[in-house]
Amino acid sequence: MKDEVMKNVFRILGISFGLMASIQSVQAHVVFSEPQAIAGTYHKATLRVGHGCNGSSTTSLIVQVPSGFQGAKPQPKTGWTITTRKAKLAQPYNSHGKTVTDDVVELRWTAASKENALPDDQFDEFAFMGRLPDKAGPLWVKVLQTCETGQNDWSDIPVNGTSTRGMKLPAALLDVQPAPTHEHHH
Ligand SMILES: [Cu+2]
Repeated sequence: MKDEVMKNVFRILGISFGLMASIQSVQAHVVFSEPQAIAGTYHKATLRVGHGCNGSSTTSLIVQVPSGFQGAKPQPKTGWTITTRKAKLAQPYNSHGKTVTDDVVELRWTAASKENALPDDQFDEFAFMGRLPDKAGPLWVKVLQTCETGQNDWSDIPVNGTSTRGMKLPAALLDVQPAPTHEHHH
């Protein structure tokens, strides 16, 4: 009887430690502040940078726009300059009656000066918008964080599923949910 009680106590402790670990991994790193989005919608994706590189201030962020994310547009940010890179698409798409063959594949924010760099003991957000794919599923966004000293290449993607638990440098996950089906009755 006593053994059973102890077993349960250890089980509950194990669960709560596991939960704490997963909450922690959500809070730190470079993650989306709103990790869920709806398929086929125009979405503002906000990357939250929780720390620098081993104590060093963040000076730039390079975001790889995942394929299927259409017409990516970065939000301007005071103290940071923005550059974007376009490339030919493997699969052109239609937008506002036009075929799009080239699209933004990379977004880059660079601190305009040393004073604008993001200190390790502060956090900040970098946002971009665009149209999400019609198909639901995880979108992994690779981010290269460069600091005054060193860099973090947030590009690890789990082989199976979407849990990034225990990964050192996971890519940011945008969980694209199916659009709610609604019927029109006229
Ligand atoms: Cu972290």
